[in-house]
Formats: sequence, C-alpha cells, structure tokens
Amino acid sequence: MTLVTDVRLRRVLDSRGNATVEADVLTEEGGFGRAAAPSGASTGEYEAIELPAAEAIAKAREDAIPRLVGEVHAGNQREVDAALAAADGTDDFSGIGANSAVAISMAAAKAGASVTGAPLYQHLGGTFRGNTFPIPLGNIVGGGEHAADATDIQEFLAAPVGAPSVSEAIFANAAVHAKVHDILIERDEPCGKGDEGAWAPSIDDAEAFEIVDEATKAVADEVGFEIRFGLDVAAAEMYDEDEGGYVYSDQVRSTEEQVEYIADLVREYDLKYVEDPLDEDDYEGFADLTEQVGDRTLVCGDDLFVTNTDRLGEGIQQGAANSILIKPNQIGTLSDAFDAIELAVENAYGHVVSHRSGETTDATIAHLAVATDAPFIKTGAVAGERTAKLNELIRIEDNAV
Ligand code: 2PG
Ligand code: MG
Repeated sequence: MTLVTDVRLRRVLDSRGNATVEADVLTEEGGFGRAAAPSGASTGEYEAIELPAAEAIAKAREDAIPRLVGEVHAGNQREVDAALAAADGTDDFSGIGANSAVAISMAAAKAGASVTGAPLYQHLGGTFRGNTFPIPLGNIVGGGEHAADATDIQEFLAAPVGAPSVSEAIFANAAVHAKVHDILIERDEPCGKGDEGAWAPSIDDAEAFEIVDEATKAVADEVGFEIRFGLDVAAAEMYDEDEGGYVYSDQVRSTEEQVEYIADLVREYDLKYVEDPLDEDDYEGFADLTEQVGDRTLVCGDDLFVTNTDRLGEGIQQGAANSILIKPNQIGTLSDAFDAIELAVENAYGHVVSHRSGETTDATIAHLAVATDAPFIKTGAVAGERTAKLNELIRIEDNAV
C-alpha cells in the first residue's frame, strides 16, 4: 500500500543561504512526503558525513533511488532506512551523504503517514503518543560558531520548566528573547542575531549570565511559572590541546578548571541544562561533572554522542552525561535516531530532540519529539525556520495536524 513509486531530490536554500537537500517521496495510493536536511556549524568530529548538496543528490540518484523505487514501502521505516544504509555502503553515510539519507528517510516517514492519514508523530510513535509535550529550550543569547564577536559560550537557552502547556512555554521563550533585547538596549549594547535567531551582543559570558538570569526571572514573574535557563557550551570548539585546554577570550581553562567552572555555574545560576560542557573525546571529564552536578541538572552530550548508539553505550558505561541530544542528520536516518533514543530511555538518560544551526522550515523534529515522549526539544525561540517547528508543536497540542 505504501510502495515507493518515485523519489525526487533537489537543492533548496537553508537559513544560512546554503544549498541543502530536499527530498520528495511518492507512493502507491497517492502517498506523498517532503523533507529537507538541516546542517550544523559546530559539527561534531564523529558525525555522519554531509556531502555538498549537489554531490549528495547525484550519489543518491545513482545508488539509493534504484533501491527504493518499487522496492520498499514508505510505511516501513526500517525497510527504507536499511535500503539507504545498503545503498551507501559505509558506516558514516559518506557514500550518498547523510544529508541525502536524512532527507529521504524523513520524507518517507511523512509519505507513510500520509497514506494512513495519521499525524506524523502518531505514525512514528503510536496511538498513545501526543499526550505529553517536550519543554522547548529557546536559544536567547549566543556566540561561538554561530556568531562572530559575541559570547564564548555558544548558546544561553531559556527553559520554561513550569509552563502548563507547550504553547505557553513557547511564548515564554519568545518573551525572554524580547526581554533580553530590552536589557541590552538599556545597557547600550545594540546587537544583531546569530544563526539561530539568538541575540549576539559583544559582551562577555559573565554579563550574558547576568542578563539572561534577570530576563528569565522577570518573565517568570510576569507569566507566573518557573523559567530556568541552561547552556550549550559547545566546548569541543574551544578545546585546544596545544593551548592547554579550553580557550576563552580572557583565559585558558584546564580540564579540571573547566569542570569546576561549569559546576560552579550550575550551582550559582541553578542551571537546568548543560550541553557539551567538555570536549567531544572527554568521557572522563563528562563523568566527573555528572558525578558532581548530575543530580540537579541535565548534562547533555551532543558532539560527545552524535546520536550514535556506540558512543552513547560508552558514555553509559562510564557515567558520562545523563542525557543525549538527538539530531537525525548526525546519524543519517530516523531508524538510527530511534535506536539512540531507545538506548537512552532504557538507561534513564533523557533525550533532547534538536534542530541544527542551518535549518529549513521542515518541522519533522517537532513530531519526532512528541512521538518519543522527549522531555525537551531544542529548536530556537524566534526566526521563521525555528518558529516552523514551534508552531507545529502548538498545532499538535491543538490536535490540528
Ligand atoms: C548544537 C547545534 C544546534 P550546530 O551545537 O547543538 O544548536 O549547533 O547545528 O551548529 O551543530
Ligand atoms: Mg550542541
């Protein structure tokens, strides 16, 4: 009933103005799904390989499409994703490109859902899904690889943990974003935005902590529920062995100093969330930090785990982190992302479904988060390609998809 009858690939623009891969999957019974690959800037060393869009498309046309059309059913995600892996023939999707793979994988899921008429989250997660919603982590202020001349820490993320509904949480994050701008103007710090729509002022991290703390508290008072905040340190981007550790604008911190610095920040600001506080190879440092503050905050592995079950398995063994970021394009297919989520859940690791800094209006991750009962989703606070996912969550909550 969902036999794939055609797969079409094209180059489309992403939010940074780069070319990315968009896939259409067509099936018997008029099934149709369309999805586009996102793209990272602070990419982990162990991620699946993104090829230039034109090359990824050419390779997928040659090697993958013949294994899909007339061969697999879009409604059978494992079958689709196994065909993609077989067509690729490598262990990092460098054959057809993880960007072609993930676009086709997600488009097939949508095509499968369209034939049954079920919302995508239900097609992916089953009929009992759609009753709990992730807390959106909203990128408010940032720098790192996402904006020049801004904070060292890549992302300061609002976490509206007390929100009674996902829509109230989403509007709270937008209010924090606006409040931070008011405070920056008061302080005479006009600024532009980074790749994900977060403010990118030329201030140091210490001032950013002050401002985000003030803004989250002010908005929490206004809306009447608890709003905390967290970080994506993206520390792999700062780590330089030759320099002796983590290179900040004003100093270099050794691994021990970095662990202590982050643990102090968690305590001082009651941080809800700390992503990639240490280098992507430093399981031990992650374990050390988790031991210190893992009972009071989420220590999340992004570049550390890259949505990969082998790397997550290692982390579980060592007690490194207590949660995992899930980015389907880091691993290539929805099936692989589901495997990582299942392993996380079995081991009481939280999972945080995430966008990339380069995005399109594709909203698949909103459905993936609901389908897997993700406790958190990280998908920005403002900007069209971010609001596409946030508004989709609002629609899912309103039973309008
Ligand atoms: C991250 C992401 C998304 P990028 O580091 O978590 O915020 O950034 O897509 O550039 O890797
Ligand atoms: Mg990250």
